[in-house]
Amino acid sequence: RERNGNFNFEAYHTLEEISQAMDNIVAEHPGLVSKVNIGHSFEKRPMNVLKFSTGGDKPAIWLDAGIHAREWVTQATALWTANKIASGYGTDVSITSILDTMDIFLLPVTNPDGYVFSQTKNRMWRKSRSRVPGSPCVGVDLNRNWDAGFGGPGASNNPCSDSYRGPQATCEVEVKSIVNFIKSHGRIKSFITLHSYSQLLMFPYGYTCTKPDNFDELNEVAQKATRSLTSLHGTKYKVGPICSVIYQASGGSIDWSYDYGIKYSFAFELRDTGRYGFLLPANQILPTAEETWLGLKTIMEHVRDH
Ligand code: ING
Ligand code: ZN
Repeated sequence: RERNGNFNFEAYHTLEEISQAMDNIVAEHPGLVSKVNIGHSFEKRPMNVLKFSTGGDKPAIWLDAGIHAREWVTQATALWTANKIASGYGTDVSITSILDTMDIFLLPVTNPDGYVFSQTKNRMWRKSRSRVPGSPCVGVDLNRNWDAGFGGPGASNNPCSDSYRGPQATCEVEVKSIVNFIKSHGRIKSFITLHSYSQLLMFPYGYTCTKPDNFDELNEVAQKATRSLTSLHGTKYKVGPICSVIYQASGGSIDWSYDYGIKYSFAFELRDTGRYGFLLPANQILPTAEETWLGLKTIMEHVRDH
């Protein structure tokens, strides 16, 4: 069993347990890992980021998970990844060289209100838990609320829809908190977000079906990353721009980060391809996290060298 202190990485956990585990990782690696609060959710839960840094102000990689509440394998994978990175510095050659060159910021639960709701009330909840005056429906799709083609195709203006974009771009405090952090940091070189499910590694754009400037480079990196990912357990991934690989979708985070100037912007869709879907059994957390790490590492190495 894969454990850290008393934490079982092979089970799904409550928000409480996840924040406790984050505190434990910080306590076990005080010279390397710290907790950074970047804001609060609509229901005032803290949004805490783990910062991995060997000191100085280095360019950095952003990694988030759980922007959609029900995609539980993503929050679990993020936490396992945090522990992997923390324990790999000084022993794993690749992790060591990445952290000697760059900092990593990891947000395991981007949508804490939604996560708690999906754990306690409605397992299939996707959106935030914000309320708009005059509507009976709750929540905004946090991956349709970014200022990137906001209001365009592939997002809904109906507050009761699961892909409701919200009344304005960046009106959701969870999105705004990340945008403020990325802007104030100023040296984020790569923005990676974890979703599930479908086994895809995607890059911009979603709001338009035109190719990004560095399409060939992004495509090569993504192909290389998924070759590495697949090598572990044979899990097959498809690669390409959001628009061609799944569907046109406006207001997504990696389109915003890309247009903001973060040229290495990627979105993973983790396991599976639909057999269990969002209800991925807990015994697949570990193999999912392990294979995903190989993909993430390939991207991080490329960012380190470019
Ligand atoms: N898929 C993503 C969604 O928000 C996506 C796909 C990723 C769209 C990045 C746009 C940008 O619909 C899931 N499963 O949520
Ligand atoms: Zn998602």
